Amino acid sequence: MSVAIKIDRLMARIFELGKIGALPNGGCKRLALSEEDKAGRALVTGWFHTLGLEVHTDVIGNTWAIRPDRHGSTEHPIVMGSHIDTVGTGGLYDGNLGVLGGLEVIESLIDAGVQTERPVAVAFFTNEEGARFQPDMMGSGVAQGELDLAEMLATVGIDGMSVSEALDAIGARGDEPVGALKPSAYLELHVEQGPVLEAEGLDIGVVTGVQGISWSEFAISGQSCHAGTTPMPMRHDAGVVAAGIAIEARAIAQDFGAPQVATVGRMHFAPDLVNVVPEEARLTVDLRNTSEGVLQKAEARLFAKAEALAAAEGCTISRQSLARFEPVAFDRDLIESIGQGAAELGFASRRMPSGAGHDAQMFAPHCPSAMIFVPSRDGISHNINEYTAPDQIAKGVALLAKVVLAQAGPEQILPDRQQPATAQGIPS
Ligand code: HGY
Ligand code: MN
Ligand code: MN
Repeated sequence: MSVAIKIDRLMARIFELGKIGALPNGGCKRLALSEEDKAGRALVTGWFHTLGLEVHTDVIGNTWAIRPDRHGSTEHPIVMGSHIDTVGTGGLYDGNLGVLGGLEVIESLIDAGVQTERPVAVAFFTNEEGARFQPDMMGSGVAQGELDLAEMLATVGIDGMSVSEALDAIGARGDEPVGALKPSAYLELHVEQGPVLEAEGLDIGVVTGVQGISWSEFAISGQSCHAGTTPMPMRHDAGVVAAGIAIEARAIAQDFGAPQVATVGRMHFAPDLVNVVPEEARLTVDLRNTSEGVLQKAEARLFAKAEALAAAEGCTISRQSLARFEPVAFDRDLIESIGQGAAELGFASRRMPSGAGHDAQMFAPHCPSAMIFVPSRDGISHNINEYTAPDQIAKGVALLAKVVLAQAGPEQILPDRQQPATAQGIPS
């Protein structure tokens, strides 16, 4: 049994949501708990209400909408989730596809008059990206007890506002408690955000798990002085230490080889003037690896080098952890079901780990969880040119629908939508 998804309806919603926070040259910027996020939440929640779903919001703004099962229960739904916040150079698909694809599956069930044995839900989680407030996967991490609510509410973002203040500024704080959403299974459709599926000409990524993530912010203090008059041996140049840490991060990725990756995404000097030796420097380092042991080795090497560079320059240095998640494996049976479903639908697929973090990794320790990837053109994401073609999206959503039905079945067609039964029973 499968339901016919309407790709045009889904693409229209993706483009509609993409207008909120639209950037001049394409893409969108909808940072977590911003005015743009407020507008995005209103649009998507409006679609939830229009379908008559039971909508809930919790104390950190996570929002989910449940379609009761054929017995009227909304307990322990099969949840299709992701996020609608974006990075500053966001595309239209990262996160949004998982939420709007889940909504499309539910609307297709309604269209077909299919009642399920278990309730089905669609959800978006607060601040998956971690761009404005660290860590990432904040909302889903709190919802699943992986992150402490009070600590997260007190977290101050890169613009100086706390999560709690930002929640109230856009009226996103709900009354459902932490842990109110208890899925019986969690599924997330997402763009791959890398080059593999496109390079191998595949339709579907059957995601086996998510690699470990380590985000650090280093603060280095030196001494400002005149760029022209101060002899080199006298300097305590915080900027040079920061630059050395960035070079070391790249060297670690090169020496360790794939899948080790390292990124310096933010770096600031003070007083940030052409003729003043930097007194202060701050930078972030994002390290990731599928192996927890190797990730720890990468951290140890980076942290030791940072201390040595600071000591050699006569600077002080401190490090704050902004995010630290161990690698997560997804549910074997769900992975099997996704691979099997892809084959039955005639989609070419492969198993692969996720390089990016996702809300699914917060659910994995608590309920059967897995992800479906669709290809990313040129393998890019967190870039305004992020793109996945509608026919590729349609395959991902059709597979999501098939796997959800397998989890939420056995299904029954409502009497008023009975189709002419074939000799063997209800037509597939
Ligand atoms: O950083 C990540 O992997 C995700 O986009 N939050
Ligand atoms: Mn994402
Ligand atoms: Mn992202």
